[in-house]
Amino acid sequence: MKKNIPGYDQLIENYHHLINQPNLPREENNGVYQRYQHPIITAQHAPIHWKYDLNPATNPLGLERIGINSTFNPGAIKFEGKYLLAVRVEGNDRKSFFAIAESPNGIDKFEFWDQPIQLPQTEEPDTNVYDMRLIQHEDGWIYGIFCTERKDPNAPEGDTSSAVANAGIVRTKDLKQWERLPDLISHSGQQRNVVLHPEFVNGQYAVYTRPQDGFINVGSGGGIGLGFIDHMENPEVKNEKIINQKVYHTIYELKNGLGPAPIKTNEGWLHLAHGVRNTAGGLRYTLYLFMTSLEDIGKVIYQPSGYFMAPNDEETVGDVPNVLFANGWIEEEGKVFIYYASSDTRCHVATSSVEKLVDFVKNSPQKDFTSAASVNSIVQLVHNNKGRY
Ligand code: M1P
Repeated sequence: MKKNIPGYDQLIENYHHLINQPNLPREENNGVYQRYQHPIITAQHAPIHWKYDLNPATNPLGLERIGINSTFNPGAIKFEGKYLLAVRVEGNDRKSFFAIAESPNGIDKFEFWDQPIQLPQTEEPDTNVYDMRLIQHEDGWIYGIFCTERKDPNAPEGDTSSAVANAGIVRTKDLKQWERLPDLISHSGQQRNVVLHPEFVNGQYAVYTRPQDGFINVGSGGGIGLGFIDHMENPEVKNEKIINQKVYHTIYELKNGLGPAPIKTNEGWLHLAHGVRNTAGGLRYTLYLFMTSLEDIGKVIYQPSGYFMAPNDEETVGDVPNVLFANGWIEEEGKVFIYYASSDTRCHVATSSVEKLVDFVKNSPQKDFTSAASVNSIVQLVHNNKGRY
């Protein structure tokens, strides 16, 4: 009989208990979306064989060799009947990488594939990679657009934290074999939160960008940009312009970045994004929705002033507190699975429908940036509700 390392049976039992735990809807519900009781993927979901040397001859004490710190910010796609997430997995060594987790129903039973993705490198290796958006493009490829980070070559001596962020690009047909393309070529500082539009626009690829002056410093840039690329093999962004700006004293005052690729609806392209504001307690990331025109994808036609989702009590806690971040959602016959992460630590799902989300973006008070306008919206609603309460 094969000999196991000490503690192996308990490890396996705990793992299977976690993977098979049902995930039921929470009681609270605002009508717009439904949260669920448990996070869908946590660091504990990492397979045991990623962490332990299972050979008792070389690991007689049964010690964990490789620690997994967190699992967050997943890209998402429905592929061959399965709900697949390209999860940002971060090890105890602070390095992030991508691994595919699969579920039969999109809500629970998420399990990682046998091993993480071995991302092909360019001539200039990535120091760190994160936040992959998975996009099924009409050209037939599935693209993975992610952030690649490297040390800033212009950082003064002794500065060991300045970095340069850009968009790395891979593509695949099966999420197993990945082809690396050149990194994005853009002419406006650093890029994070780059997303490929799923359809051609006048024969070109369209990309949403988030230019910044520096790695942390947003500077005068920031906001969601739109630009165009002729060939993905030479991904140079042309005609980049900001289509959705940061605005003083709003939920996207400090940073404004797109989440996943937009969902096409009869009324327009539905977008999920994150807005960041500063507070005495640090940055606060919330998710918000907006819609762009089907005829002109650079034209915002609806944008509620309020957030769509903000961190709840448990979600505010983690490695980077008070953060909700989403870069993946799946639309299926009108149902929408929203995959989001809390506080850079764990992944969750919320469900809604295209019908509800379109209603939300169209009929919530639209952006208007004063307290008086916010009060007017309430007073108008009270007036309309007279005789109903
Ligand atoms: O820590 C919060 C988020 O910070 C960055 O996102 P952004 O550039 O939009 O501020 C990313 O590191 C992201 O992964 C992280 O969740």
